[in-house]
Amino acid sequence: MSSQRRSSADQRQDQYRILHEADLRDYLAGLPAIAARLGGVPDSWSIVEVGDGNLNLVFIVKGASGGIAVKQALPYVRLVGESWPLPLSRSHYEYLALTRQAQLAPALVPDVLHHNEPLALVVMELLERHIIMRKGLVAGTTYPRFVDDITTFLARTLFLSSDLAVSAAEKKEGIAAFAGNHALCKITEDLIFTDPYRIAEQNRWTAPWLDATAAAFREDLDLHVAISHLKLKFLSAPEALIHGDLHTGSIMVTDNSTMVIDPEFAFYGPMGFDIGAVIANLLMAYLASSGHERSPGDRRAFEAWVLEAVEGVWTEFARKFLALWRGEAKGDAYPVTLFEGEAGAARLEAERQRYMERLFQETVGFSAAKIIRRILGLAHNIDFELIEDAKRRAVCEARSLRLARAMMVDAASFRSIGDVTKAACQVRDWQPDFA
Ligand code: SR1
Ligand code: MG
Repeated sequence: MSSQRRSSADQRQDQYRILHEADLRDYLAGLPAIAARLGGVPDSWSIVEVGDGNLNLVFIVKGASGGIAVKQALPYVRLVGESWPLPLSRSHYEYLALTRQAQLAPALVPDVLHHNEPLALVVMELLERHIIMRKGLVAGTTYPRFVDDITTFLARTLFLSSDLAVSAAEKKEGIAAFAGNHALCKITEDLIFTDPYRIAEQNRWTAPWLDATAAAFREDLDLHVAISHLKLKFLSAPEALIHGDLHTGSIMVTDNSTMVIDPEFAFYGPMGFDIGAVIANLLMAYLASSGHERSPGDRRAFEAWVLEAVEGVWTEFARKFLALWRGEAKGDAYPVTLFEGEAGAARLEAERQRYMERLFQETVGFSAAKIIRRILGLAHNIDFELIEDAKRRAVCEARSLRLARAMMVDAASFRSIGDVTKAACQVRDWQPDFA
């Protein structure tokens, strides 16, 4: 077959190679703007692979004048190995999402300095002072800017990419631009919405203490109905451009800055999935915290801050989202001509409140799904994994599963975010049978 007749995807595949240190040095030396940013001669640059995520290579490169972060997608899932292939195109979607998020929520995502689609490579500014938020939470650190920043990110990226803000044509172009990212969506569909509730080879949990709960979750039809509702929503509701993997490992923080990274799972999906992800990861930080105590009660101030943050994430998100809706509703949904006069304005405001109530219910459900997958599924998190004493870890996890089950099956009984934090507080003192 002539090269002209081969698909562009095949040709891109040919140009791909996994970059090792020497290769990467040569590649970067050939990019004048990047080389100038690093400074000095290429031989003097330090290059360290630091990726600790589940999918990709991440290099930190430092020179005499500055640093960069380089992310390269591997053609397989790093966590599992070559037996689980994964399209390199996720790097294109990550680049697209970073670019779009930078327009929608300026200063809350890292600057992209360079992108090479065939190499599945993105070069970004180095966030030198920031750390992965999850690591900070495990250490018991509080982040004063976090709630304000993450709710600005959520409200702006979700509202401004939705039908409330853009024309139907623009929205459909957006959906189309991300529609090819279905392999990453499929990971979520399997690992979050299906596997934890059935026997799946890659599931794991803290045995033997959680064996009975894992078995009960596999038999629990109320739970299966609830997770299936959420899965259908995830599959069929292109409400907005969502990050798609907004856990605390995808957020980098300092005392006075918050940056959202790693949007390779981005697509047009349900807004509650992103908001729920943030809340779920804070709830897990809260319920894992007692497992990291050095002396009884030494993390109480941190735990109080986390619960405040959970409440702040919803209330500030809702306030900012509604303010955008009242001030920047330029989309095709809710045409102004249908809501004229005082009576029209009042009905529209009532509609906004109903919309937020529906979104809150979905957020509670998605949040529960994100908790359960981290305890019974393939991909766990260090909030729990770093609790060395396995039985103590299982106690924290059992409490989280108890809370998550209630949030998923009985989402409607959580009328406000205060109901969620109250239930989290109560479950923190609950002792499972095996404790
Ligand atoms: C096989 S990938 C496992 C998980 O890592 C990513 O961060 C996503 O959360 C995904 O579900
Ligand atoms: Mg990631």
